[in-house]
Amino acid sequence: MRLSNTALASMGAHQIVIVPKYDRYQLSPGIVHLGLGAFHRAHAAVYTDHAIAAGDQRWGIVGVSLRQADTRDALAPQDNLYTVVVRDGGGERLHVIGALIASLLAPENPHAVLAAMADPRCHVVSLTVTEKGYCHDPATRALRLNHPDIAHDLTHPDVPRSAIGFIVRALALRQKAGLPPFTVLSCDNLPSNGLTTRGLVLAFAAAIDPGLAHWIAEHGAFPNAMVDRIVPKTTEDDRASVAIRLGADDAWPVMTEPFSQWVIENRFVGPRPRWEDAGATIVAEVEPYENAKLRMLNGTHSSLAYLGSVIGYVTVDEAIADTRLANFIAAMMGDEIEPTLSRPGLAVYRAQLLARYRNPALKHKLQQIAMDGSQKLPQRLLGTIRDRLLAGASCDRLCFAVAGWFRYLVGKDESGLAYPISDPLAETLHAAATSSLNAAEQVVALLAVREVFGDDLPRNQQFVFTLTQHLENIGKYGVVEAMSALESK
Ligand code: CS2
Repeated sequence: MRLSNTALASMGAHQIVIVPKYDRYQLSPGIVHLGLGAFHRAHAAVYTDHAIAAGDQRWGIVGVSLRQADTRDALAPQDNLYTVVVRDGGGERLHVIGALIASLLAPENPHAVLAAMADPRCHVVSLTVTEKGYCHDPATRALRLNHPDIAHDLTHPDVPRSAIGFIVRALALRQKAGLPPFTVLSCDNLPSNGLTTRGLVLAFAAAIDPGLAHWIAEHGAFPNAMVDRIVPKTTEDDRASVAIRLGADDAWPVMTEPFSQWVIENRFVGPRPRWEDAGATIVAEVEPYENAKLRMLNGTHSSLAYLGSVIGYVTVDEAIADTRLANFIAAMMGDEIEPTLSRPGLAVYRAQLLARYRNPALKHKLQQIAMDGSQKLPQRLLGTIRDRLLAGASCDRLCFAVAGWFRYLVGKDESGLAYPISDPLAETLHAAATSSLNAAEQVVALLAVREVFGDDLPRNQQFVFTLTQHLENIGKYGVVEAMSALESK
């Protein structure tokens, strides 16, 4: 039996599975979500499901995949129902989510997507399109007008491909119809994600219609938000075990941890679900939370991903079980990252993060985190390094992590096992990482990638020197030895 509205009826009796108790046919399409990946389905959609279950039927989600058909193909035949599986060492909990009322594939029918976004009942357009989905330059956060999707959308604004193109076109339709704009809610791991999205939307709009740009600037809302939940990629084993627990086949369940956090800036143009009743925090200023999360969690996640993969580890819990790596990561947070942050309670946050990494049930692959380093490193590690350099403080471990990325880009771990590098700049980065056997030359070649490092870091002698030394030591002694030498300094 396949998961579906009809199948749900028989599952209600199941004590171990939580199922929607509300009438899904009564939901109206209040949210359009761009980027219908596992993260959204295990994060914001769960908070929204809660708001609906509490009685507010305005918040059905129309999910949109901007590129691939796989999610839509999995979910549409099961009435857009799917299971969230919350796992840790103590067991697992299953929750069938009913908030998703449609799943669309944008390239197949961009007009249907635009119609949903321009619908007067839609008040929020949220996004999880990953860092590269913003089509911007990660170092400067400027819109890349020569990005193929942006270039396409600027010349064909009524059949967009990019998230930014869809948002601008839909806002234009609303302006024309005399409707208020929707709130644009970015849920990606970008610094000041709302403000950044606003800048990109305005830059795009200004290029096609300055009047529209003015209207958006005046009436639109782009709250910043910090999002946090670890969501590893679903595997075939996960599907099989969910089918047994659920008593029905779910083509795309999503796996996650018990922890979940969403801090949202209180800046909306119209109504929004009461996400706070499901545990979200609504605040006047998100930045302190956002910086702490990007630098502490994502910064150490990426560090573990590169250093761990080069050593030969496969998952986060495996890597963090190596006490040398765990001590390194803890010291990096305590000594180098936390002094750059203003949020209180950082020591507790640090301990919480290490405990989350140890979750034995997630099997979160280091290679999943390692992807798209060029889009991630600026906000995860390089901003912290800049702050430390400016303060004249040590950033030895942070630089070691960047050296770990450089070593990772060679494409082979220390036992010689090859892996693919998944990154929009993969070719350039791999070529630079393998351009010479000399660490100093490799560093120069990699720092020449200005979209990642900007103009300042390649000119900073302390940074270049430290990075070169670490890369040389990693090459000579291996990650573990080079790291131990650093700790005993
Ligand atoms: C991870 C994040 O894949 C990655 O790059 O660092 O997806 C991380 O799991 C989430 O941001 C946790 O909230």
